Amino acid sequence: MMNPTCSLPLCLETRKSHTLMETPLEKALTTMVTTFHKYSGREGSKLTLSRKELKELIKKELCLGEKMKESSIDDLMKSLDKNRDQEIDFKEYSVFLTTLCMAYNDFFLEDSK
Ligand SMILES: [Ca+2]
Repeated sequence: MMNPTCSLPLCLETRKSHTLMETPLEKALTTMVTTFHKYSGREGSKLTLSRKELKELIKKELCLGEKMKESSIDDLMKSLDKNRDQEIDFKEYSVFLTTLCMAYNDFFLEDSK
């Protein structure tokens, strides 16, 4: 099967140079990426989220963050940090987003019953 992402750089370059509107899905993808970098660049490595950066991201960008206790953030950090380097890299972050995405889907399915 052809890798669907191999023509992506060209596609994104074309968008940029023609200032075409992003589709809603593309906007969502851009937001996922830029949100990561908005927080990952604050301290330590620019390419990973520290516990503090992850906490800030969750508190500011997700409604579930408001009610999260310190212990829940620790648990989440532990479950996301697959390689146990105490940092959340982009791959680990994308697993988190996938989990959220599936929860949203369940919510909408439940809603439409
Ligand atoms: Ca990690």
